[in-house]
Amino acid sequence: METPLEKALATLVCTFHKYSGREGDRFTLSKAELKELVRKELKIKDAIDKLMETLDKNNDKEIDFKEYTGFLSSLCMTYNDFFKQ
Ligand SMILES: [Ca+2]
Ligand SMILES: [Ca+2]
Repeated sequence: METPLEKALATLVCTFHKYSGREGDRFTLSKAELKELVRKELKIKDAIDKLMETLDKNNDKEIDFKEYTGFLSSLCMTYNDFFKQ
């Protein structure tokens, strides 16, 4: 039986691959793939250019899994701050 945390981790990983495999490199998110992911999974529509710029640490115009985890980590921080209020 999966615990809720294990389930959440699987979701985080599967969500990345669900979008990263759509075009170009199967293991990185292009800007279009990132846009789809944040639009469908997080309901974020604006500031994709800025988000891409912030997340793409090595400036190769793709979001690799490590860069994605940085994104998740900052989202977790934001959620945590929200619960502290
Ligand atoms: Ca891709
Ligand atoms: Ca990158």
